[in-house]
This record gives sequence, structure tokens and C-alpha cells, in this order.
Amino acid sequence: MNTEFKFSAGVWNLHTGADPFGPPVRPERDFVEKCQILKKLGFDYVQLHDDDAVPMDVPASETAAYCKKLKTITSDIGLEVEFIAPRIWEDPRFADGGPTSNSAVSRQLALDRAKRSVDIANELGTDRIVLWPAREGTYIREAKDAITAYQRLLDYCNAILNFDPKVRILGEMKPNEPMDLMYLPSTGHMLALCYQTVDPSRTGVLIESAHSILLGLDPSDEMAYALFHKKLWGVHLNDQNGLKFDQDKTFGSVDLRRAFNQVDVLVRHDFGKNGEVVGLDVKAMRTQAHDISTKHLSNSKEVFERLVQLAVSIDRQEWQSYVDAQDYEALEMFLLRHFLKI
Ligand code: XLS
Ligand code: MG
Repeated sequence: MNTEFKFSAGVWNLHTGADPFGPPVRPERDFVEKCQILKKLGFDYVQLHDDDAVPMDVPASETAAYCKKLKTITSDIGLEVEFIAPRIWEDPRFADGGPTSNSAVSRQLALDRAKRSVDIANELGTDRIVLWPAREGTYIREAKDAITAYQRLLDYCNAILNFDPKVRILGEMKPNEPMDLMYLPSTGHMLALCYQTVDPSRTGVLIESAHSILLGLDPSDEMAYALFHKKLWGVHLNDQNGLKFDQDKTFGSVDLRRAFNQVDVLVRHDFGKNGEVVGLDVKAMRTQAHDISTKHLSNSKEVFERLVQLAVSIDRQEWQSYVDAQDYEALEMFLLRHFLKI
């Protein structure tokens, strides 16, 4: 059992409240302030997109120097960089996707960005590249040939693995949004692709609770499946109220029992013992005022920590006795009584 965890969040988790239907409602914070807030809230790591770390207009010849400055800032604050995620969905040239775009120019651009991300990751002291294939799918299914798309995603992973002998890829899979349908929508899809790459030992997954829920799956089972393959190298814990847009709600805020099961599987299977970090991919509500728009992070962390205590304090022998007797009605009430102590 592991009960000691390191926490992490993205710079995007401190945000202005803009959504597809309205502009920012809070001022943007600069990078330093975001890192200082994370540190103050007890986080140990920060997560970055490639252009969060080094803006795209910084010339290649200055990338290393830019990273060195950034590393000094984060180290002085007391944070490490958990991963770099190439943002292969925002640039208009990625409108049809990156690795699976029908445009060769866009595919090349996506590869250039991945390589640049690896360089940035190396400079910032992490070997983790998170691949969220946001637009690797279709608006209409007939627009792309699916088999060609799978091959292109495999080629993309291989090119990254061949580019650097130490880098690791963590696929963060999601079934929809922004696309109608994505390729490789689930953990299982990505794991199957991992085994086809040139180095399966360097390909794994990061699982986001909301993405599993959008798939209609239980996040703890998805995590267990990746743990079974020894490929759960990151999590993005949050919550989600049903099958709608990706809500990034505070961890446990919709379904505490579902959150407990995620914590329980991580605790029981030593997540964190090999440097894995508990990421909280949560967003503040748009209604939240600027000066109190960090509570979604502290609340998610508190919920996680309290659920760890519930996982530690639960009577495992009693639990097992109901399993042995196949008395699941009794098991259910035993669990509910335990949760009601929160
Ligand atoms: C979006 C993803 C995104 C990634 C990082 O749904 O969760 O936030 O985690 O780009
Ligand atoms: Mg995420």
C-alpha cells in the first residue's frame, strides 16, 4: 500500500473562465504566479503544454536558454515539471488534426512540435510526453480512412521514440470533444498500440477520470487495467456529471464512491512508488471570483487525501468476509457506512 503521494496540476488549471460561449471573466495570471499558487497549495509538480513552457515565437536557437530560465524559476519556487504535452490542436493548421490530418503539411508540423516538446522536456528534466490526440478523429466518419489513421498514430509514436532513446509517451485517451469521434478512444485502444511500437517499454497511459466516464466506463477499472499492464504512468483526477462536455469538476464532487474506488486502486497497487504523480485536471467554475478561483485545486487535493484515509482505515478483513460469503448486499452497506463517516 502506498499512502505517500506527490501532486501536480497544469498551468491551464488556473484559468480565466472563458468557455465556448463567453469570454474570460477573470484576469490571466502569469506563469510565476501560477507556480507560486500551486506550491502554496501543496503541489510538487507543474504540467505544461509545449507552448506554456516556450512560446512558439521563440526561435529554435533560443529554446535551450529559455528553458534554463524557466527551470530556474520553477526550481526556485520548489516545483518540478511533470510532463510536456505538445499542443497539437489549437493552431488553425491542426483543424483536421495533427498526426492523422489529411494534410501532409499538418502531419509534419505535428511531428516537429513533438520533437520540439521532447527537447523542452529534456531541458526541464522530465522524460514524459503526454499525447492527448485532441483532433485525431473526424467530424464525419467518411473524412478519413481509419486504418490509415491508426498507422499514422503508430508512426507518430515511433518517430518520437526513435527521436530520443529515453523519452516516454503517455497517451491520454478521450472518446469525443472536440471531435465527434476520436481514434483510440480508450485506454485499451492505446495499450494495444503501445505493444506495436518500436519500444513498448516506453509507451503507456495517463488516465483522466472524466474521459473514462465519457466512455461509459468506470475510471477505477480503466486504471486497474493500465496498472495490470504496468503502464499507468499518470492520472488526471476530476469528476463529471454524466455524458456531456468534459466538465473537469472537482475530484469526488459528483460521485464520492467512484472517487474512492479510484483512490483505492491507486493506494492498493502502489501508484506513486515509481515516480508517478497524482495530477488534478480540474477547472474552477466560471462564477468564481478571481481571488478565490483556486479552491477547485485545494478541494480536489483535500478530497483525495481524505479518501486515502478512508482507504487506509477501512476494515479489509470485514470487506473480505463479505466477498468470501458473496454477500454483496452486506458489502454495499458496509461501504456506505464507511463513506458516511467522511
Ligand atoms: C483535455 C485534456 C487536457 C490534457 C492536456 O480534455 O484533459 O487538459 O490533459 O492537454
Ligand atoms: Mg487531462
